[in-house]
Amino acid sequence: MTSLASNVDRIAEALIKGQAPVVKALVQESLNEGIDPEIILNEGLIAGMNVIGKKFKNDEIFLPEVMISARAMHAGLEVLDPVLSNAQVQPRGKLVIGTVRGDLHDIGKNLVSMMFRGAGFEVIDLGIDVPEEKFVEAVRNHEPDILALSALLTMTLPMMKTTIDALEAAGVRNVSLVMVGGAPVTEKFAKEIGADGYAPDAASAVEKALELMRSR
Ligand code: B1M
Repeated sequence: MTSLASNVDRIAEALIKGQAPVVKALVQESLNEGIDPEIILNEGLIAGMNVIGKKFKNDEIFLPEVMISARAMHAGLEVLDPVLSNAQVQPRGKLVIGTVRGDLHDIGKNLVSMMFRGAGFEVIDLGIDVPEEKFVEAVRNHEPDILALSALLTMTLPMMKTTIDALEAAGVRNVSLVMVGGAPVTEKFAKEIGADGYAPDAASAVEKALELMRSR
């Protein structure tokens, strides 16, 4: 039990220090030791990134440090990806996902993608800084069950509404269920902009998507 806690703590510490190769090695080591991938993710990688977020907010660290820690997070997630997205079930839906225009944050979006792949969804990831026209085109071409929009900045939240309006204007609003998420997004905001669903994290995004698809 002590070794489990210390291994996961070491992942968080290495992420905070921005040591990508160390994070990568520790995540692999932890998996080899049989530590639950969700514990590695939540108590190691995400816990470390939360510390970075707080330090950044308090001006204790600056953008370059955040970028270096984000790189370490990506290195850890790369190792976790095949485990988290190892689908145990038959394909049960299609997801198009992207971070909205003006927003470059992709760690949360990537996690949401992994969880959907793990739940047996085909996932089309449009990346970051996705303009509304590109979301419209993807809905037209792929007709996904779910269109997921991610935003991490208060400043880019309005792009979610812009995207929903663009879907309306293009006559494809009802092709897919639109879900929104990301740290500044709330259930109330999702309702206000006319989204079909909101989820606070990657795991509940899958649950919410399945619930919405069932009741469609
Ligand atoms: Co940025 N950044 N950042 N940043 N950054 C935040 C978001 C911030 C809260 C930091 C702070 O002040 N404490 C702040 C935003 C404040 C605000 O607007 N409310 C901020 C800022 C200000 C900025 C810049 C403006 C800084 C600057 O330039 N002065 C700049 C903006 C650039 C841009 O986007 N145009 C910027 C840049 C960056 C980096 C590039 C350095 C880097 C991103 C690297 C990358 O993503 N590749 C970065 C990082 C790493 C962060 C923090 C530290 C960590 C974000 C993260 O990855 N969290 C962040 C502080 C924080 O969040 N504590 C911060 C871990 C991730 C697993 O969580 O992304 O929340 P999260 O995803 C969760 C849920 O939100 C949810 O599920 C995920 C998994 O559970 N979810 C969804 C996400 N998308 C979903 C979609 C769904 C459902 C659920 O669809 C259905």
